[in-house]
Amino acid sequence: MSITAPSEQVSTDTGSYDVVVIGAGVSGMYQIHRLRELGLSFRVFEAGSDVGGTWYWNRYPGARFDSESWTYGYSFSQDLLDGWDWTEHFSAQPETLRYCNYVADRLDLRRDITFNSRVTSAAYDEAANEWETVFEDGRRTRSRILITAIGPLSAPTMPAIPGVDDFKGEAYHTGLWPHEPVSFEGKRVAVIGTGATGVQAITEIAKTVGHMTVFQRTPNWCAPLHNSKIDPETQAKIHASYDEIFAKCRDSYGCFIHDADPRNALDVSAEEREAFYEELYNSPGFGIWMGNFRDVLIDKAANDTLSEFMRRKIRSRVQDPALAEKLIPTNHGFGTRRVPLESGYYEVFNQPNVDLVDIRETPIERITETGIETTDASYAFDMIVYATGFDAITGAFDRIEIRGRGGQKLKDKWSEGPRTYLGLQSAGFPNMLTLVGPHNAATFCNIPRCIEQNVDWVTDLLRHMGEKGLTRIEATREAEDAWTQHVHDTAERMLLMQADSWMTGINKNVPGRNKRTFMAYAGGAPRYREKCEEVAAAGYAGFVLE
Ligand code: NA7
Repeated sequence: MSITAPSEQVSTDTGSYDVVVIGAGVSGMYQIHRLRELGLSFRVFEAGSDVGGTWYWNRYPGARFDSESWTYGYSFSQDLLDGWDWTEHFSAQPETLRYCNYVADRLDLRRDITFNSRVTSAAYDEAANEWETVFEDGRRTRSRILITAIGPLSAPTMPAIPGVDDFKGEAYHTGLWPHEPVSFEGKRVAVIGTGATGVQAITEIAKTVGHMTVFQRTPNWCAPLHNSKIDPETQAKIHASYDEIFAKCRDSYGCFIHDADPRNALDVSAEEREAFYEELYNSPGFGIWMGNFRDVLIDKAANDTLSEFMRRKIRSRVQDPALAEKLIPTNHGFGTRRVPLESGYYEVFNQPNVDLVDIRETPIERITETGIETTDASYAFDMIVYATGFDAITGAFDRIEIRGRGGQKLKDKWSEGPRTYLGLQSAGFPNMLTLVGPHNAATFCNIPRCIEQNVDWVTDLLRHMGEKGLTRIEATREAEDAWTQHVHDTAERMLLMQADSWMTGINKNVPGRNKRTFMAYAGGAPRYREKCEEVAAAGYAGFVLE
């Protein structure tokens, strides 16, 4: 399979390649490394001015891992592992971006990337069996294979509130945070949104802000992160045990070092349960979500015991009892939405210069030139921070006009929810492979662990195609139907399917995102990996290869 000159020969203008990759975040970067082995011509196009994806864009104050840093880095290269020391157990964004740059430098990745290239459309040319990809500035490029590495949470959404463009003060979306420092000192700052991002940003902004008003629509169940510096002795231990760390991640449901406890919550005594919850609450990271009793995310009665424990914790940390009640979720149980990990979030509301506006009680009516008006009051601000999240998982695809066979638009095909085979391809879109796509285990994972699996699988597929002289791969409708059904069946048993969240496809800021569907894959990473391996071993069963 070779349709072109080597990638170095074409830099930024129109060119043709065997493979085009969209995105130079954590998945695109690793894909470069693996593509180099295949001897194919390829080019990576990235909207940003440098590598890092999520860590390039999300520079908001307080942005930080919820994964243990030492489980997050790439595992494929001993050299990369040896040459990097994480300074904290849960690294902050600047360090993570430095890590991405370290990898890009060490592997000399940038020579295969064209930056400042936002893709606006990609169309499959059936006669030529090629994809034509078009950029914002009119450049276009052709390739036999198109790999999307565009990230699951990369299309930020502003709130659908009248007047959102009218505000004359400083306004920032957390996912498009400026590269220059932003000061909160002496300023009246509004924050809209209390998801994982809002919780981190609010906690950090509170340290220096003049006055902050938090506009909360739905409170989330937040648990302590318990971050700390890595001391030299621990650093040495981490370096000596990467094999075990990654093996443990590999075997666990979400590729974390935390995996479900084999006991059911209601099979143990109330005292034992309480002691276990207390232990998890006082331990770092996602243990309380991913390492809890095996049934707390499945069985409502089990989940109730944990929610009750968390309720008591919130009440014990927030001094004003009425305010504590506002911060307690009432419409979903613990862990049924993405759990924000926090470092003093609840205590922020004990500060005299912080207010909470519960917008379920007093909805925002409009944003004005000077601030925010609710049904109850008019607030003046110097700055509004939008921590209002993303058009998750399919949003980044929808921003690109993707047309497959017969001119079918991917956006139309997925209008009732995504339909995929293995979260890696959609029928009718031959030769387009979607790293961390919808229905892919990587969307519900300690993501680099699953990214490595995705990229390895795609690389093996391309090698197989090259060896066999195959130039076209397309998932069958039957395989897609069966996988999509399996995705929904595995999600159905989870309580999270009942909650409104980006995982269940609900986003009130985006027209049409009101149909409950499962966007991720809840069968667990080991099961997903097994299925991908089976498919490959059976000669890519469920795909038509020509
Ligand atoms: P999320 O988790 O989608 O949170 C967005 C927050 O913004 C959430 O509290 C929303 O309330 C709130 N929101 C969104 N639109 C509005 C409007 N129109 N008015 C008021 N409040 C609004 O995004 P994050 O960035 O926090 O996290 C995304 C993922 O990134 C996270 O899971 C991590 O994996 C990394 P709602 O809950 O919808 O009522």
